[in-house]
Amino acid sequence: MFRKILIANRGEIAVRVARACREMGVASVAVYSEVDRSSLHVQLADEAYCIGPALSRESYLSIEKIIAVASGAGCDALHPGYGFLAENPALSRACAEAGVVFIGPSPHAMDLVGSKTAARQTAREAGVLMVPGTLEPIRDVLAARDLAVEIGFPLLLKAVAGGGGKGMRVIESEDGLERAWRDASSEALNAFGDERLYMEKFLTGPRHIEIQILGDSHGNLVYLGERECSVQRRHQKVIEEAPSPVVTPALRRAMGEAAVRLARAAGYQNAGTAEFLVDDKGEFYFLEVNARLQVEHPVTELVTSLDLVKLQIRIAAGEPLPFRQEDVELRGHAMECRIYAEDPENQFFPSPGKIHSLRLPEGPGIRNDSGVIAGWTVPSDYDPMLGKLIAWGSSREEAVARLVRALDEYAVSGIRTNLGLFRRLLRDPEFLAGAIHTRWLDQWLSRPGVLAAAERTPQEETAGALAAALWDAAMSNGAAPTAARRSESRWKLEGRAEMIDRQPRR
Ligand code: MV4
Repeated sequence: MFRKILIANRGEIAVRVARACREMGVASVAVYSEVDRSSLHVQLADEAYCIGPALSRESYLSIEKIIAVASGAGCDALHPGYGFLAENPALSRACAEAGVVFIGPSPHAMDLVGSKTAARQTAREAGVLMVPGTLEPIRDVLAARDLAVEIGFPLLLKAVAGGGGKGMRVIESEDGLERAWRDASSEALNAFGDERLYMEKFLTGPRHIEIQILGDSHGNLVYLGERECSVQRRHQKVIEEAPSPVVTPALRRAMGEAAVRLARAAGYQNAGTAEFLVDDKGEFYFLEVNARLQVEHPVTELVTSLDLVKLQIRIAAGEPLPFRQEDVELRGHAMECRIYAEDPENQFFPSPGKIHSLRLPEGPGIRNDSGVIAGWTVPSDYDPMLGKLIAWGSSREEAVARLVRALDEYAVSGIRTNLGLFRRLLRDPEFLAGAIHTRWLDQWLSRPGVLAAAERTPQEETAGALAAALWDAAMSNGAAPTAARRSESRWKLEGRAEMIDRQPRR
């Protein structure tokens, strides 16, 4: 086993990896930018090194600085988390040169799935069904026109180097092709430094369901069930759950076996995810492979009783998977909300700033993967996700009830969050029935009244902050906090009444 692991990330995922290291008796090394000096991931790691200014390019995206710390601190492995450099084969190669084990797939497998057209070719070799479309990058807009007529509208232009919806454009008819081509190529060039595009038939309103896979260095590959990720906004997932309300044991097995065939064809090791679209007939189509641990991995952990980060580390250290496919059992239901410092009432603009008070929910079936603490300032330089709130229950109904209960306990003051939105989303009859698809959240958000009522008013926020401050003061004095408690519960009741008053008419 490794002695010391460098965590090349920040926020809740850096915290998650540091915790796994601690449980395994492996030392952890954090890196941080100047604005993250007092952050939780720095506090929980055994050592921490500043690697530069807030600007990601000069800190969390600097392979040179990160490798220098790994070598200097005597790390024998590196965990990339997600985002930043996680799917950059250059980091994996730099690790190999520095004699540091990269905790993830080989650079070769990463290249193979990083190019979405190469991944489609691999999927075809593995006999995995895909959305009709091209297997090669398209040469130019003229070639695109011929292909478009062949495949039929509506179409989707996608970036070869893409993923996650960047550089993607829907084309409804031939008229829109030229413009979509220009927009998509320049967006792709901007985001990935690679303007190449390919094309797929556009499926309208499918579900987005992904399969977690794990492969060791001894040829063992398993699938760990699915995650339903259809509740998205602008290609950012908002709620994820496992299992999917629509996946039957037979479909799970078919999708799982397809994902494993694909991973085997790509020579894939460590944790990965195969994304699929599922239509209302239960037909599934391969989209892409994500070569990393994903944000939503906890829902899989809760229903499988596995620790994916510890397994990633064991696999990278050369250990065989300690179980086989037939040992994987799914138990109960898990659901995750991504809690963001953002303002749903103001076009979801990020809401960085100082967290005055923070009360995280606890209790039966609740897990918080959070990267923040009270008194800390959420920087404006990075993704404003504060953390994830995850609930487990013996049924979907119990998981939702626990999540709703926990959301009502969750209290943040000082910054705006999307908590109010979740409190309403998770009470929606359609959501409760599991009748969701990739366009569902956009439709829900455009219902009259939904956004206006989602957040507390500024007065309510002030009252909440005041209540929390009174509570802190009362508790630190050792006094009975009756006044604080009374004022806080009144604020809460008022907040709740307001929410009920403004339920949208359906
Ligand atoms: C699609 C699709 C429909 N048809 N491909 C979105 C992110 C990236 N992983 C792939 N994505 C999609 N690819 C075909 N051929 C639908 C999505 C998609 C989506 C599209 C528009 C609006 C919201 C969406 C949410 C999830 C997936």
